[in-house]
Amino acid sequence: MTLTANLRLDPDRLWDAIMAMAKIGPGVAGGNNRQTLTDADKEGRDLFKTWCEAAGMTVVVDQMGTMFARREGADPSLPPVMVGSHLDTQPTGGKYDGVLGVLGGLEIVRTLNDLGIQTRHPIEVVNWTNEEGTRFAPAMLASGVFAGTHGLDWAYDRRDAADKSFGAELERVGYKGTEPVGQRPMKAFFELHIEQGPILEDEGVDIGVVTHGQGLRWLEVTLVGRESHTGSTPMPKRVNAGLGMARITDRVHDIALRYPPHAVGAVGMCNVYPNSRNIIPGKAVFVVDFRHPEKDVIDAMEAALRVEGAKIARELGLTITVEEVGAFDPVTFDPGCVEAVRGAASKLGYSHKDIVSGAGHDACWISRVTPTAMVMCPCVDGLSHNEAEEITKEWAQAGADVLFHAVVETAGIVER
Ligand code: HGY
Ligand code: MN
Ligand code: MN
Repeated sequence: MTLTANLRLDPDRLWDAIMAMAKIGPGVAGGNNRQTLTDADKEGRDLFKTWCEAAGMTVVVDQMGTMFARREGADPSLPPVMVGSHLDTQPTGGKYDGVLGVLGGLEIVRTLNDLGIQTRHPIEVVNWTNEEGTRFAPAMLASGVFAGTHGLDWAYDRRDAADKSFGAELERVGYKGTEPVGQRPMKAFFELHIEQGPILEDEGVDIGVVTHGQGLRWLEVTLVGRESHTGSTPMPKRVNAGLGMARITDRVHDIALRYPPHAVGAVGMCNVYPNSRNIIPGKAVFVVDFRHPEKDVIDAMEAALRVEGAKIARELGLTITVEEVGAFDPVTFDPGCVEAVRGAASKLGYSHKDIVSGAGHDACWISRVTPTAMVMCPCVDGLSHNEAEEITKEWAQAGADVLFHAVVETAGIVER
């Protein structure tokens, strides 16, 4: 038995849930600042847990704080089909990045309850901890531990700008679960996410069938020079770490432009010390973000940064260190799960196209341990990681409907 095309989610209930979540950890310009393991994140987690329990699900939390809300299937011995994303946001994040995927999963369960449909495999809705990696690097931290990429103790020891540890903050907000990470069986994982880029909207396409995800490399550069007076130090005598950061930041842009059309590169996080108006910075610490669908291009960009950054440092009398603080290789999603997404979009009559994800997602790590695919919907002007991030209710509905059919087809339906 399969879901007939007329069976759709309730778009208003989904939208209302997204707007209710958006009220938690509001930003200053209409978006959200619900960074991982803050009080606002805890509040959002508590609300999600309340909703899941009201929908008859049981919620388990693992040692990384990831939440698994389970709806039983006809055969509890079968591995669950998991569906989800993340509820944490950037400091100036939008209302939909991550949230659409978690609450889209909840809406699937609410709809199955309304329709009285029982699936063969259980379904679990997942909220992965610290997808954004903005407070604690790297990004996709909990899904990375789940996939066996990072150790638990290493993850617990990640520090934020106030030198608070991930482990201590997880304990403080009451979400340090007891379930070992990564041992939970899975049949498949699906993630619905806004595109965070302009392709779908520009081409007037409702659904992105995500076949691949590009790789990412975060390189933390530390330059050390000499603090001195900005007024009385002659120009030839300056050892200016801030100048080195500016020149290398410009070079990062140039390096990415050497590999068109897909390569991207930027510096998003940068700090100079002591950051005083009238002291030449003696130290600069900044993070380079390189991305590309092919690993060898990412390797080439990193190599160019190391060589050209060392040359700039030498010219300015600075010392330089470059440390990898985040990375994952390009991902090919499971063809069977990708076809479940493509087939659902066709069945439901939504326009769709294959797409490579420009952003990183928990699905990128989870694809290492179970068959995985993603569904994308457009976002206005392709804008994300910006409080002005916006989608239409119709786009949310299209994405969630496709997710619904892909997940339920994979979980199987029990004849009544
Ligand atoms: O960085 C990323 O691509 C994701 O938004 N964390
Ligand atoms: Mn996201
Ligand atoms: Mn994000």
